[in-house]
Amino acid sequence: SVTERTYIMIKPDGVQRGLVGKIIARFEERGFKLIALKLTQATPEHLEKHYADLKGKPFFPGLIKYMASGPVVAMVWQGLDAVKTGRVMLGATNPLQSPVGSIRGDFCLAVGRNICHGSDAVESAEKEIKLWFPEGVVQYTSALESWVFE
Ligand code: DAT
Ligand code: MG
Repeated sequence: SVTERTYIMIKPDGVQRGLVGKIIARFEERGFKLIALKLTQATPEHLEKHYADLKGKPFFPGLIKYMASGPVVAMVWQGLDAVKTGRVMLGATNPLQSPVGSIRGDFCLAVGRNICHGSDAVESAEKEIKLWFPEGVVQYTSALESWVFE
């Protein structure tokens, strides 16, 4: 639905490589509405909650270390089919399998340095939004809404 929300995060490598503006621009240009945003350096404990489903995978310790190594940009974007569309815009988990034109397909090469995160389902999106924005998101009317949607 039009009010679907997804949690999108620019990982430490995306921030360090100066890709914040480019990644945000893609979501803005597509017509999604920004309803929360912050630059924050997450603790390993916080990241272990975010990636709880992957605990036990061989790459888990390296993933937590990488994600805690610098600030990330945490965002919530709202709009039609935001979760699925957000994942399509990011590309595949492995950048080598990401089509050119997707964020990962255009800006990175290695699965362990894939510059961005996007929720994989509506339920996980709501969980991730609560985890990263316990203070809540911002409510406002977007002037574009009546031009982006019927
Ligand atoms: P996604 O980020 O596309 O949702 P995921 O949830 O399966 O993918 O994994 C989370 C992150 O963990 C992923 O973005 C990069 C890292 N990762 C996944 N599989 C990996 C692997 N085989 N080797 C190294 N890192 C991996
Ligand atoms: Mg995932």
